[in-house]
Amino acid sequence: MRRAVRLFAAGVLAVLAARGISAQDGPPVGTKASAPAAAATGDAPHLFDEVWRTVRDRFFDRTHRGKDWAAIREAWLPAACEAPTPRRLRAVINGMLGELKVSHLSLLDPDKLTPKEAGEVAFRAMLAGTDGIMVGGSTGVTPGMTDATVKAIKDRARVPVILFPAGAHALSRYADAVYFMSMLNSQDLRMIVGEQTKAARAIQAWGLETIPMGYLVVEPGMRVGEIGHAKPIPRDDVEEAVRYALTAQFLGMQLVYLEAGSGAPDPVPPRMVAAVKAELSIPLVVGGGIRTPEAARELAQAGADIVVTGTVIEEDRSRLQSIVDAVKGL
Ligand code: 1GP
Repeated sequence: MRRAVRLFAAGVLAVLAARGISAQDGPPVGTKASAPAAAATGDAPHLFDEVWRTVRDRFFDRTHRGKDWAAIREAWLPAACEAPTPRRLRAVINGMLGELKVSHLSLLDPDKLTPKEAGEVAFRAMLAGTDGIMVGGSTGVTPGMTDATVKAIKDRARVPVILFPAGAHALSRYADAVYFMSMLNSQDLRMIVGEQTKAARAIQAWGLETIPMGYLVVEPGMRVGEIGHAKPIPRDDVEEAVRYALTAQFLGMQLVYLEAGSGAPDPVPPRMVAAVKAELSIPLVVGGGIRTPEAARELAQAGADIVVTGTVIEEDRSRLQSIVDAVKGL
């Protein structure tokens, strides 16, 4: 856990990118199911190149996020050739993909899954290539449930576990990090700074890594908008979203999160994501209502640095692989 925590301190995206290659004590995030077989037969360089070419030819951002994709191949190829195990090869490939800095996180709600189920789902999500698990839910979550869920996830899946708390009651010392989040467009001071103040001493005592985040609820906002007393950003008011996002950045937050609400009929409009991304210099997270690979791809293309899905994992676990692949441009 301490390794993940130290890595988080270097910046969320850097961590997500670097975690695969630095994970020497467990299975890293998978990329393609064929990786183990290929490495086991000495085919590692070919598999590596297949993934590299797929990204070269099909990644939605033709500039490869402004990176020199050929140089990235040169940098990672020796490690792929020397990878002693399939697991290590997957780590190398994942490290290369991480250079593009588009990540997927899975949200698990302790109120909707038993700890055992959460562990299972996290394990499958890890195999599908998710970069981390967020734990949180708008209602019904207690400290005991959060502890049990986090522990079960950490037992099954070696990916960072980040708390996504609805309040000070939804924390666990066993997580790797916590979003120290403020719902900036809430009308309730409790959601802006009150719950945070309640939680500060416990977080300090546990030494939990904090990731300061500006949390912005966009229409329809769903349950989190209601319980957070948000004044949701209208879906067509792109300028309002930009103003809030810049406010988060100027306040020193490390992330901006545009949230349409869990189970929203439609995600945050890609147009809004693109406009916010164009003005922001900190990473942008987008979640709520993302159910299809097409929607996930559109948001990543629009500029989301991290795409979050929750409900779809509970409802249709088989779809996660295609969503993760879409986010990563595969
Ligand atoms: C996290 O609220 C989302 O931001 C999760 O939304 O459950 O609709 O994927 P879904």
